[in-house]
Amino acid sequence: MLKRTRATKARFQLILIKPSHYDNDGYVVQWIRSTMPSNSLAAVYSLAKGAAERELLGPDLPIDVMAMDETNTRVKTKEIARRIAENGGRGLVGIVGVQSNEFPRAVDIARPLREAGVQVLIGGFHVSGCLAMLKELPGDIKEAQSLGVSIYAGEAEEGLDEVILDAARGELRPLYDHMKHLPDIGNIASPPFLPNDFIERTIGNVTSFDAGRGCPFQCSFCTIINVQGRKSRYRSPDSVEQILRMNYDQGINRFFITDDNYARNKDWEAIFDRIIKLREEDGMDVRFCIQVDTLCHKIPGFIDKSKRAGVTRVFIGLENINPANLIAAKKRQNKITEYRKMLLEWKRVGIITYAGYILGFENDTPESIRHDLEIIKKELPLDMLEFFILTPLPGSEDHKVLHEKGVWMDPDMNKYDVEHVVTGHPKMTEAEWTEAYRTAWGIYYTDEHFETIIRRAYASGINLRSLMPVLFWFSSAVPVEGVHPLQWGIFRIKYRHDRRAGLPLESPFVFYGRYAADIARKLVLVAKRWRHLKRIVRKVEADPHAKLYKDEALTPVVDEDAEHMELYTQNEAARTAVERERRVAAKTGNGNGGKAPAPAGLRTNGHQGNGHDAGLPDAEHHINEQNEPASPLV
Ligand code: B12
Ligand code: SF4
Repeated sequence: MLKRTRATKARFQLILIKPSHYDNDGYVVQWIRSTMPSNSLAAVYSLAKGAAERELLGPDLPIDVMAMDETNTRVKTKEIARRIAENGGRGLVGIVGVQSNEFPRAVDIARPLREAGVQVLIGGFHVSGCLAMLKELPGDIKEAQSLGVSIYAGEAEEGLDEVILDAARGELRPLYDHMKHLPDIGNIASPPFLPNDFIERTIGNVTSFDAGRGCPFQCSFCTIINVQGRKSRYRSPDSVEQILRMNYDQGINRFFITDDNYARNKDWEAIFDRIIKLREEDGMDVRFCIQVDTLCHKIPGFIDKSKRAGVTRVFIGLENINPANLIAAKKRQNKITEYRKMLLEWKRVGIITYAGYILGFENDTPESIRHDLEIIKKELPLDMLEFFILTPLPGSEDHKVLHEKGVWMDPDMNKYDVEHVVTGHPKMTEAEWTEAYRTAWGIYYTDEHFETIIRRAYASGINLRSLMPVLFWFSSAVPVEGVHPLQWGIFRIKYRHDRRAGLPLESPFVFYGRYAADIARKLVLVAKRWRHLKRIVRKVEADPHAKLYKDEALTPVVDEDAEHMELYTQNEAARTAVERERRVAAKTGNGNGGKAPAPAGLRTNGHQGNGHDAGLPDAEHHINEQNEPASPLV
């Protein structure tokens, strides 16, 4: 929060704001506690603190740095402007890590600040993505510039000093374009860090950092490769240790590693080895959630080292089970023939899995989506599934192609939160697509499937006390709050005056009446859902045979799967994918001892799996390693 300081000497005020976005009624999405601290904010905050400690502006102009995350803190623009004025008038508001869906809110924050004469600079994925992919700046960015807002595209590691120096002279440029040069992040002096009083505003003892940036793949819906590049850049093990120790010293021991694909971080092993040393030799109880691709299990030692390094949760970009969709989206690295092997490997070591699933690829229809989800429930040993609407996010190839072809895309960036339909679909109307997204959560998270997930987890040695809150979180966010689990928080805060520019101020009667009714409804719903889930957990725990639970999804991968599992037989594309893998397996000698026809391009073999029956209770030794969860994510 902004404390009032009346200075006798001028002090440069650097205020960093990570904005939120608006809900469908135009109110800022805010919580008493938000999901997790933003790494984008941590990265820029730490660089700014470094500049302050180095006295970048000289001893006569000290720099004060403040950070706030609007998802858990109200942004008061008048106070910010006053604070800058009271400290000599020199300052900068950096609006940080602004995603496309946050850009309209960022501009609404900037507007009154600009009217008060405050310098404002917006950075993050929206502006970087647009500059990376579009020939001309889009209208919303131009509009921001017309208000006198400056734009920062690219990463801050080598450019923040220049910005602060320019701002101190009152000469901020309209555009800082660092897109052509991706900085080395190996050993930067000020790696991402946020102080504890900031982290306390989020759920649990968790913070986030990026151990690396970039991904080698080429998915057409992805923005990361066009903004952060396809070459892996990574922090050194020393730098990662520095981040872990700084946080551990302030009592934070759980981390979300934000690399979109940690499995493709070229230095994953050296980083894990260092973390393993910290855990096993130095006694640091640190734990992690990572994001990986569906081929990660093929990297020798990756899964076992993940376990030893304290990974307890893993996000997997599964995206779809129809190979025709995956090929159309250039997600060729996702092979349905590897899904079960990969998931069983995570089960083997007792790590909780979340998979992202995208709805609205070109072959999807409401019926096919429903059918695919039933296959997943039956045949894939997966814990959480989260859904996204396929969205041409600015910065992606999909967005660029539609833009260049002049295909309609919704001009309201606030809707680019992967929960709204923002363009057309060849087989679904907007209403059908929206409904398919909304109902997908209910199709996956049925009572019956809750029980199956819990039984599979129990039999695989996953701690149910750790699983239950995440299961609750991912299954309840949309039905209870109407927001994606990644955006949910504890207790929704709404301010009547914090409404999207252009929308009317509602009467207190209407606003508070609806707000109170909403709170009551949600509390009842949350309590009901929690109690219900708890009953299912207790039922499983009380079952003396629960540890011996087995079903189709948990059985080891065998050649015959190809003949009967719907995952491999449901359509022509699936059958072709299996055939292709058979041919590859026959050529390389993998899968069936080189015999052809070898249905098991499928079969678990070598380091891709160990034939270990994930359903057997001998995985029990993993149980004690995961205690009470600190957050729905880590
Ligand atoms: C961790 C993460 C989250 C976390 C935390 C958010 C955060 N930004 O830290 C959570 C879970 C909250 C989250 C939520 C969502 N996310 Co997210 N998230 C990420 C992820 C994986 C890492 C972010 C990160 O740490 N990047 C590394 C930092 C260092 O890079 P950076 O943000 O670009 O910041 C650098 C520069 O941009 C620059 N910079 C940034 N700001 C500023 C400001 C100034 C003044 C200056 C000088 C420089 C500067 O310097 C920084 C340091 O180098 C990214 C993917 C990615 N690789 O970035 C997706 C990503 C940002 N998310 C995305 C999306 C879509 C979402 C959601 C809408 C998903 C959903 N339905 O829930 C929500 C939206 C939340 C909201 N409030 O509306 C998209 C955004 C695409 C776009 N065009 O905007 C991304 C790119 C992933 C994707 N699918 O393409 N996310
Ligand atoms: S695997 Fe993930 S991070 Fe890599 S290109 Fe595809 S969507 Fe992007």
